[in-house]
Amino acid sequence: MRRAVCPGSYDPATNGHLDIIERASLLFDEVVVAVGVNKNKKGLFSVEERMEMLREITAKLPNVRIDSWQGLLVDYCRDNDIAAVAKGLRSVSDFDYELQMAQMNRELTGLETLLMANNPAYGFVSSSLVKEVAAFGGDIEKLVPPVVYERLTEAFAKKD
Ligand code: COD
Repeated sequence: MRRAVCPGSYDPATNGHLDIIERASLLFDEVVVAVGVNKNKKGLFSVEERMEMLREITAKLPNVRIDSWQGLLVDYCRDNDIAAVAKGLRSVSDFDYELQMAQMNRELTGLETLLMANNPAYGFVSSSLVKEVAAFGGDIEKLVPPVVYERLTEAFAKKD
């Protein structure tokens, strides 16, 4: 089975993430969307909440499943028989960072990385910008899946 991982923080998932997940699901037999657990970085949403939203967003994609991992991505991929990482590229700065990680991962275990040109409609979209705009009451409805929009609206309403 040809299996790939789409790793990320997904705090929260955006339409840019979803575009890459959907496109990867057309190329591989199975795609694992894996939420990285970083104990030193407290997100807006817990890892469980992020996974719950991802499950809902990807429910229509039968060959996509959701998981989380801690530690090196190459170790997770080796333990789960995953041959490739599938990621999106938004900009030259993304490219510099992604290329470095791809080369390091290949050096460590031979893990391959597929970097996909992003959908320009979401080139400016990131989880952190979406949170910042939502926190100040800006309209992000077109940039995130409906469940994320709902959860972001709730999260910032509670903080007011
Ligand atoms: N359009 C297209 N793609 C997008 C968009 C968008 N608008 N937004 C995000 N993406 C894609 C990018 O490919 C991005 O890499 C990925 O989604 C995840 O994005 P985030 O913001 O959710 O996640 P990051 O960048 O915080 O996650 C970084 C990882 C956790 C994947 C990375 O740090 C990692 O692999 N860490 C594990 C530890 C490890 O192995 N370290 C050594 C690395 S060599």
